[in-house]
Amino acid sequence: MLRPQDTATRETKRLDGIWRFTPDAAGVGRSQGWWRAALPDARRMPVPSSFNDILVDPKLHDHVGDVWYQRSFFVPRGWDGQRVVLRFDAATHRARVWVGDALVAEHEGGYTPFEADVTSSVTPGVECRLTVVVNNELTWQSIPPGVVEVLPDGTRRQRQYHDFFNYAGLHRSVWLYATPRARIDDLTVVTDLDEGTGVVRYEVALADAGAVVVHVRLRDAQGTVVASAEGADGALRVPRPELWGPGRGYLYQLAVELFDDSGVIDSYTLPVGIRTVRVEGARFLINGEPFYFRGFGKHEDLNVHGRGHDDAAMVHDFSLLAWIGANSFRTSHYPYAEEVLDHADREGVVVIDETAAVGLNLGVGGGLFLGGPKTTYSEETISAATQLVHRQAIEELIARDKNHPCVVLWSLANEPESHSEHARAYFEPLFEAAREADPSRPVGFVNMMFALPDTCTVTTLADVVMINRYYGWYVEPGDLAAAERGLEAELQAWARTHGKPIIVTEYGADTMSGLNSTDSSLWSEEYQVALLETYHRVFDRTEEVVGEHVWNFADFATRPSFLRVDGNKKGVFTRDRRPKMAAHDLRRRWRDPTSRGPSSA
Ligand code: BDP
Repeated sequence: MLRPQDTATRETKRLDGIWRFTPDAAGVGRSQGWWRAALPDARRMPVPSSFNDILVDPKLHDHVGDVWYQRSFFVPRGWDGQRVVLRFDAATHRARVWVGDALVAEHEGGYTPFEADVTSSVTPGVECRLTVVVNNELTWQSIPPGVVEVLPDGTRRQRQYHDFFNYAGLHRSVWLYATPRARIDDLTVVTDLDEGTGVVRYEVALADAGAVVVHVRLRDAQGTVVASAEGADGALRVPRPELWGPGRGYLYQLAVELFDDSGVIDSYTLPVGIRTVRVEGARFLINGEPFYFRGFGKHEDLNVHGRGHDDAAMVHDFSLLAWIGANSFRTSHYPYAEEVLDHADREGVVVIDETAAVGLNLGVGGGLFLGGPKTTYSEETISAATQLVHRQAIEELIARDKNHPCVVLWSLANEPESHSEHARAYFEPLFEAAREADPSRPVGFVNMMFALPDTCTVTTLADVVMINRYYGWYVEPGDLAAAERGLEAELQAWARTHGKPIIVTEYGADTMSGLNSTDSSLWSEEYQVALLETYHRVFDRTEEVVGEHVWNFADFATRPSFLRVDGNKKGVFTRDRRPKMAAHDLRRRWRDPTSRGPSSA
């Protein structure tokens, strides 16, 4: 799905800003048709942001159900005769949209965009009402899953199986944009190297187009045309290309133009990074070179904003990644804003792109936090209906992000229950769907500690092993000697049994910034440093380990729990992005030119 863009034939207008907002505590808005008039008792709410932490209102913080957003807008008079589209970059976790009285869109899934052709519902130059109902409930049929409980007093409470706060709302930009009717509907680019020559395979999908001709031109970063072609699909060849790679965000621009007898009728420009990604034995290759992932699992999480996208905070996070010497991160545990991937493309930062399928594991959620006896895969819990939604989430993620050179690996889920035959049956079609949607990238999932090399039934479907391990924290807390032995034995078993590259996608310790101790006690900054150093010694002795992603980049908000002190404190940076002691230690390791993997500095 193409991101809105201003070109010679297209125009965009963002509808971000302060909207009217009414939480629907009684759940009556849909039956009362709130979209037909001004919202009752509306407050003011910024878009983009999570609604939870903006107003000082504990009820809103924990609200479960519908919230309503409304504003008015004008379609510019100059757009008369154009096709007018309304697009939401994200509405978490599902939404319905009305323009005036007309229902124009409906979408399930909180982290991928959706749009509606609203040409017939608007009149350029005439004010229009836009109403959106956003629902934040997690159920067995949503990704991520959860359960809404109704308490004796009628209050609704969200139970969830993942360890981050269930922020919701309009988290990303809302756009109005105009395109010609005969148009470029989608673009797919896959790059390759053929004995040193860059190959850019492209495919242009057209819509409402009659007799048109497609022209494509590839320009280098200086604007010089290096290849061109005619036709809706083909391959451009670039002799001696500048490659995209870790630490080197070199981008070409692919300009696509649609012509009819009258001249150019539509145009769109896509940034293209020429690079290859391949898994070979136990090595992960980018441009044929072994790549070693250094970085973090992150969250989209900020004070006040919640999960709302913010450009300033994003650029600052990337600056911290560069400062510390990270070359990569994982979009744990959901697709991030497209701005993040654009920025990663430009900065040469490598991304593992993950769906929102987190918490498909009642062994953890049930055992540690809920105490419920339910099994993970059943008619009542994670079922064929969940699988359908999961499949759609995978397809939408790939449709959105397929052209980003920064994305080198798809992660289909975080820590699902993966040690049963049910798991295999659940995941097999999902791996097939991902490979069909994108045959060019490796596919994997993130394994949790209950599924071991000989009991995990899903790893054989994956190209890489991604594992989260908490030796020295949840397992053998405080005993780093035991942690070192346990981790090493397990990594060797993975290497022996599967022979695939291993990325340790999570390891870390909760750490209170400012808590210091001479005996490295749990929660101290010293313990976090000692634990990370323990893991690094083991990684450096294990050839099959091709990546280390510390959990987490920064402290983040969670639901209340006796295991959490004002959120999860495994950040190497605090929530306001100040370095803990471990940040300096990691910086020494990751910026050391003799350390493993190519440098991003
Ligand atoms: C892992 C999860 C991650 C949690 C982390 C933790 O993948 O989402 O935040 O544990 O407990 O199991 O800190």
